[in-house]
Amino acid sequence: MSHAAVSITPGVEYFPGFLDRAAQEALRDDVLAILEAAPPFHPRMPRTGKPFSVRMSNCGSLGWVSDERGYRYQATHPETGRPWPAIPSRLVAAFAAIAPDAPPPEACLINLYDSAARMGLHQDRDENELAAPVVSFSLGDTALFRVGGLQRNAPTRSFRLASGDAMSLAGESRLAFHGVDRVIAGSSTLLPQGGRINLTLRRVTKASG
Ligand code: MD3
Ligand code: FE
Repeated sequence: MSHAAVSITPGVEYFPGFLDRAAQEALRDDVLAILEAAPPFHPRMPRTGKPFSVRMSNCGSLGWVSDERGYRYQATHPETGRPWPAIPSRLVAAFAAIAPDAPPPEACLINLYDSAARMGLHQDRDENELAAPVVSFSLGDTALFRVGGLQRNAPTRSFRLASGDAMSLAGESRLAFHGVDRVIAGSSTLLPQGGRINLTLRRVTKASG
C-alpha cells in the first residue's frame, strides 16, 4: 500500500494507488460476493421518483437508500428486506489505515457506475455524525471527479479517480459539493463486466465517548 497523500483542498486528501493490484482483486472479490447477497438497486429521487443512473448496494450495519420517501440510512435492503452484509475485514483495515483515529464505520455505500452513469454535484449531509471522516476507495474504470466548496456555485477542481485510489474527506471539506462527471470506459481490466465501483465508508450515528 502507498500512503502518500496529496491534499486537494483543505480536508480532502487523495491517496493515488493506495491499493495495489492484489489488494484491488481481493476487495473486488469481496464486493462481488456482497452483491450476490445484497443485489444492486436503482435508487430514486425523493418526490419525483426519477431513478439515479448509478446503481447502489451497501454493507455494514446501516445502508444509504433513496426513494420517493426521501434519502435515509436503514438497516435492511430496500428490496430483499434482509440486513446488509458485514463490511469486509480488509476494507475495515484499509479504512483504519487512512483514518486511524476515526470511530468504526457503520455504513459502506457501494456505487456501481456503467459508462453512462454519473453523479451530479451534491453534499453528503444525511449523517448525524459530521465530525468523522468519510473514506472512499475506487475500483475499476477511472472516474472524472469534481470537488468544489461549501456552496454550489463555488469554483471546482477536477481530478481522476483510478482503480486503487483512496480519498478521505474530513474537517472543513466534509460538506464540500462533489460529483462524478463521467467514467472512462475500458480504462481498467479489474472488473469482469467493466465499469466502476466506488466504496464509501461513513460513520452515521454520533460516536460515543
Ligand atoms: C468530497 N460518491 O456516494 S466518493 C456519494 O465516486 C459520492 O461514487 C462518489 O459522492 C463516487 O455520495 C465520490 C468520495 C467522496 C465522498 C464524500 C465527499 C468525496 C467527497 C464529501 C465531501 C467532498
Ligand atoms: Fe457524495
